[in-house]
Amino acid sequence: MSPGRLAFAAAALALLLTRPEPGVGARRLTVRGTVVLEEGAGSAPGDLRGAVVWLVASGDGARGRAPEPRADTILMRDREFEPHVVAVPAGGTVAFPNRDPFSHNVFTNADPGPFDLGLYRRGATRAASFARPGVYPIYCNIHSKMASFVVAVPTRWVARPAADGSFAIDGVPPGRYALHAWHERAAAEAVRPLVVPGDAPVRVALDARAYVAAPHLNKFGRPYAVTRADRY
Ligand SMILES: [Cu+2]
Repeated sequence: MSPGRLAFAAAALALLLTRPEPGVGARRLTVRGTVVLEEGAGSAPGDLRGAVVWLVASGDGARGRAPEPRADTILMRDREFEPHVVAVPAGGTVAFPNRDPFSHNVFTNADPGPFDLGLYRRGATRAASFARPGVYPIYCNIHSKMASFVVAVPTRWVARPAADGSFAIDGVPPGRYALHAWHERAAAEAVRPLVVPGDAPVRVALDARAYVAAPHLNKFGRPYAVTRADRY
């Protein structure tokens, strides 16, 4: 193993619990770890920036303050949603500005909270709120290839990994947690117990071996018609 690979492996496996942040209040720690996406044979190693990791308190004192509602944005530009994945504490809002010179129709049929923002033009912005935790696949009813995900989490401790899967969740009080990880290609969310501070490396594996890309349905639950607007 080359020194570079060795350094990477060491960094990837490290669980570093830093000293508490200076200042008033209870002790706060940073939980570091790595998300690994197990893919089928022959698949190139995935870019983990599309994953989401979060902590849910499970021990005594789990009744913390509710996370602050937060507003985020997913742009529509060149018939794509940017970014592809957004994580918000449940109760947060996401705005969908249209930057294309034609109309889009943002919708989701996700169980936790379906919505349909209707058709709107360039320059217009409509927003949706994500009151209940869950994964909301977001689509456009005009352009079948537009897809993004809003992951609404019941916690303030949420992070997005770097491309190599490494992540850091800041501001975590000592205690017992469930560490959750999600990726759109994984068959199921990964969940593992975690004690903070702890001394074991945090490594979360997501199983994407059974993933098959499949077309989604339009807002009426029917296949998309092939139209001029949908040719890319
Ligand atoms: Cu569209």
